[in-house]
Amino acid sequence: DFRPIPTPPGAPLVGNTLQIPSEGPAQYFAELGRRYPEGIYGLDIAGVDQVFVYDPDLVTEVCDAARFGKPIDPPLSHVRDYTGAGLFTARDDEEVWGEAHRILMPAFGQRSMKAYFPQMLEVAQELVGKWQRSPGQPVNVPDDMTRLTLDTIALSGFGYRFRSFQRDDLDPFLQAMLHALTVSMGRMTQLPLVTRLKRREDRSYRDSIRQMQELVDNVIRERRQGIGTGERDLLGLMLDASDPVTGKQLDDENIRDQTLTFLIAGHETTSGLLSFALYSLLRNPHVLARAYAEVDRLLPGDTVPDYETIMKLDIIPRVLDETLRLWSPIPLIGKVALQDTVIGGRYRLKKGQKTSIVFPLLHNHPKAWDRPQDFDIDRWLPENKAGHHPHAYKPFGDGQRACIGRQFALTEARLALALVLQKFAVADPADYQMHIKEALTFKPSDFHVRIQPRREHE
Ligand code: MNH
Repeated sequence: DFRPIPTPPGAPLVGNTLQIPSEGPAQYFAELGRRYPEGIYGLDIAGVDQVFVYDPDLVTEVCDAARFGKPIDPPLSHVRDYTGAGLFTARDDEEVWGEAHRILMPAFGQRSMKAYFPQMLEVAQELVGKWQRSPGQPVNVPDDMTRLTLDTIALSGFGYRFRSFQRDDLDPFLQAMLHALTVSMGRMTQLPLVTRLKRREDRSYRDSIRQMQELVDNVIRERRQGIGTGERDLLGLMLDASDPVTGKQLDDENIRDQTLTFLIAGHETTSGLLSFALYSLLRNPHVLARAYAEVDRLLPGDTVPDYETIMKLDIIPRVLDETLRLWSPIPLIGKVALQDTVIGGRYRLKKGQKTSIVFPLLHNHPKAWDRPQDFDIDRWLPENKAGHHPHAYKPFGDGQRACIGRQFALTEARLALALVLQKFAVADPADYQMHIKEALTFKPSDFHVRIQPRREHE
């Protein structure tokens, strides 16, 4: 017997649109879950009926690739204004998605991580250098993690140096990106008529996009002019390699879209992960102590980490796994029903139904997780992992459209965290209260820590 999908009452014409706070839509979606223990609810947003799921068994069905694909709806259809048919915003049926995916896959294997390691280390050491120059001072964690991750993807993927640690403000690229992302998000809950009326907002939106594209054109031009040609990094592959299946190469416009995609997708989430990880360690001193002990054992004194040692870490990667469960930087992903279907044996979904998976709810669901609120890194011991619900943890998305940069992010984050703990005693005298700032991703807003060198320095 079929049941209606529970839905909070809406207003005439606008449905639930006005109930959704524009500065934190995903946090609102997560809060609503408490009202609907069924693990599913619906909302009418700007005239479109949307479904939100978080019961692990319903999510299992929504992750069935035979029944659901990835939709490019708001906000991603707006992000397409600047990332075009790049991997993240390409439609499932766009041929260029498969071509780019096949061309770029080799750049994300374990062997490539080893090749990027010197660049990752160079940027991580710049972070350390900056923090060593401000002992006892508060440092802005999300801002410095953003410098780290942006510089790392640009240097390892494109041979381009932002030199973010040499400036006090954030790079103008980041300001343009943040503005563009904010507008794209805002348009999700705007009726199209309202969007059309906001002419001035649209003009500054287009300016931000132009600014990002100019930077990307610069990155590509530097390479084409022979600075570092022949590299097997992301840009090198895009310029030289052809798709093994179709034999085609990526065209200039797509290379630009992919480059901008990687500059955005390649840093925004990882900086959130590192910020939330440091927050979680400060909140769980016994785990922090285990992480220090691990670093002191594998990287004693001022040992410079190498790739092999970073791969031997055990506590730090489990800190990252658990951080991604409790503080997933991407709060939800969208799916779309490919045909009329029924989930949970009782909820009818029409072909084309947009269905989002809400990570903060899924990752805390009592059906899948014991003491879901506890930061417990031992959940990620191999023997415990084996018993997890297979679809209750999706920080990197799902299926063929899952994150291509997962190993990159985890390698970079392991290294950065290990180096920070090797060098610094970290404290939070202001007793930071978590406040999430939402763009396309979640980050702790205004999170400062106090750092002291653990040893006297060279
Ligand atoms: Mn990443 C897709 C999470 C780091 C490049 N990424 C996704 C998706 C999630 C995700 C979730 C699926 C989105 C969707 O279904 O709409 N990504 C993360 C997280 C981190 C991360 C939590 C860090 C932590 N991502 C990175 C890094 C890169 C990257 C680093 C690049 C170097 N991600 C991508 C790309 C896609 C993606 C590209 C789109 C893949 C595709 O659809 O083919």
